[in-house]
Amino acid sequence: MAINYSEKIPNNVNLTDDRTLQRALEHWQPKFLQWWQTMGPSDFAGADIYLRTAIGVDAAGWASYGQVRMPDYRWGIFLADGDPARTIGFGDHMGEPAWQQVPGELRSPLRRLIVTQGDTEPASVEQQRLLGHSCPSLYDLRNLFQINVEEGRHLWAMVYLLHAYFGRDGREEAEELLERHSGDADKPRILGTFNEPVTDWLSFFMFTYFTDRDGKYQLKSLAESAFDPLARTMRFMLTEEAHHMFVGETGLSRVIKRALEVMAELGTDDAMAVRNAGAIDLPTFQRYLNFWFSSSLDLFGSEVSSNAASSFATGLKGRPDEAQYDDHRCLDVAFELAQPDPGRGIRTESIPLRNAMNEVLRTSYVRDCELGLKRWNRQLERAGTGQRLALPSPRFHRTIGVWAGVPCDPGGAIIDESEYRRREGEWLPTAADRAFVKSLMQRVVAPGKMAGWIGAPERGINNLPIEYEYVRL
Ligand code: BYC
Ligand code: FE
Ligand code: FE
Repeated sequence: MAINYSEKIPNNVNLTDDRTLQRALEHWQPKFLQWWQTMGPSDFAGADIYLRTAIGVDAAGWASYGQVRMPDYRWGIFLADGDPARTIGFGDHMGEPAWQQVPGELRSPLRRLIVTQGDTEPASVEQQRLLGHSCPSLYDLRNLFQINVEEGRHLWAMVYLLHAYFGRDGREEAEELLERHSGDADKPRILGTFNEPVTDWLSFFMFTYFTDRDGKYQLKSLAESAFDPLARTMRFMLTEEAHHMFVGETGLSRVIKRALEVMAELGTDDAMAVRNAGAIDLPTFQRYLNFWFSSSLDLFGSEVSSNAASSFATGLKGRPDEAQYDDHRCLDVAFELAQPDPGRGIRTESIPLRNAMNEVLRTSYVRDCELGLKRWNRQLERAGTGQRLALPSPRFHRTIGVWAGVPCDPGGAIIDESEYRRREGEWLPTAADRAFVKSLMQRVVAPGKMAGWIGAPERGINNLPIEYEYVRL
């Protein structure tokens, strides 16, 4: 279905047929724009940016490119096409028709899921708001802004659901999504990672690799939801998410490429030598990776969760690609969960599979994260260096779940608190690392030029050359 761009709020949900809903959303719209101006990308409101805007939700329609100023971006409401015959694919209501309305008894848990999802979208825009000032190239600057406007649109997607299906409560939640702010001492964002500062581009690429990938897994599991409008919203959001993770993966690969070039020029693997030459050494890269991976693991919630069990049972939230599993009810099935033993060993406990759904998601996520590591390690191998990168154990540096606060090394061994404190600086970014990375963040805006700490991308956007002026300042 084509999207109507002549309306105040572009949409493919027939907003004009529901005047009350349309008015309520038009009332929220200026508040969103106000938030964008104060909490969104700092400056650059007057720059022309080569952005992609959706003009339809089918394969052909969602990638239309043109020069746009960010405040003029047309944030809209787009659902993937529905299937009137769709049935519920898992849980206690398996096989029943998908819901077009919210069952009364599920209003509150469903609203909670939508609010939690919605909260992350503007949070990420807030986290990234200053990055434009230190962009390594116009190509990267454009990608940052593309991601920012799309995360803004994801907020719109959640606000639409809140307004359309949750009445007054939903409208209040929509207001609060603009009132909590990333890192705010009084009104922080809901989930931990979304309150972490993202003030340098190495963190930005780690965030888009690891944290946007949590988004992929959460969106995929909500795309299975029995509540059809949520499922359809998620399916369209996922098409946009792919680019965010592409930016992360290629960004990190370009950081490695540059480190390898410097190592080859200098004829040494030495971290200090690489730093002195203005590139990011692999040990620093690994420490940033350890931080963002472990923080993103926390986003899946506790290993043992009654919330997760009831979301699965009631049909609110399934597993990513639910169709790949044979058993969609998961009743009377046990999950073996390794957890820390008070005697400082590790014991395995059997828990009902439904209660372990957060861990099931987290495990698929870890496997997906490993693909990038494999590629980066091949890059290192081809360059002839012996250094390798690795994901730390999921037990390392956790703040949520059974491993929260248990001192573990990146290999997953439980160690003494004092040893952890002593060695933390080998494993997580130190103040000196952050200061060093920050010192590299000098803005480069000549078309086609790259900052000295990052390699050039392999190709430009939408078949344009890398030298294209992606942002006209
Ligand atoms: N930080 O039973 P538990 C994205 C809370 S990313 C702080 O363990 P549950 C994006 C939890 O809320 C995808 N608090 O967890 C990426 C609960 O609190 P209440 C975002 C945490 O409920 C990049 C309590 O602990 N989408 O889209 O099974 C850029 C006990 O919870 C954390 C979603 O998350 C944490 N890390 O599952 C832009 C999907 N973890 O309610 C965007 C929607 C847990 O008792 N959310 N808590 O006060 C959910 O599915 C679930 O709420 C969670 C947690 C997976 C987050
Ligand atoms: Fe998003
Ligand atoms: Fe994203």
